[in-house]
Amino acid sequence: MERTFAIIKPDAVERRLAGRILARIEEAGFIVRGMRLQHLTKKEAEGFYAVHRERPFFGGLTDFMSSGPCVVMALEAPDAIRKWRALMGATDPAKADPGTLRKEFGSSIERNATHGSDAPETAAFELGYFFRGLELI
Ligand code: 3AN
Repeated sequence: MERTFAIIKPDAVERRLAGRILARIEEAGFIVRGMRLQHLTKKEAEGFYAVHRERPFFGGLTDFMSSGPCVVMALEAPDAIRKWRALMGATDPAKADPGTLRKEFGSSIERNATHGSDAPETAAFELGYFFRGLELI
């Protein structure tokens, strides 16, 4: 079993898509080990995306991620990191495969509905950034 960190981003929560996305997560076989609604501050979003701080989109991305509540989750499954990224699809919804969450629910490369860790090291950092051990079931 492996754990990964996932976010239903503010665009999807605002459009009331969180329930449909969560249904897709459960249908795909993930077990939800931690979950809550969280409105990030700008500083918290900057800390989360610190690896991207030199990128031109950093300011816009962290403004967006702190613009409203999101759903943060710890997901468990065999091969969870790769499997969750496959369910999300490509970063840019326009390039994502049919049937993926970003294709179906994303509206731009920034407002792309979901986030997922990209490697075991980032999953460990991101899970630890949002959840204390006690909160993971
Ligand atoms: P992913 O989330 O698919 O791993 P990354 O790590 O390349 O993608 O990018 C992190 C986040 O930054 C993405 N989820 C996306 O919302 C945002 N992002 C990436 N590239 C751009 C861009 N060119 N313009 C605006 N936002 C971007």
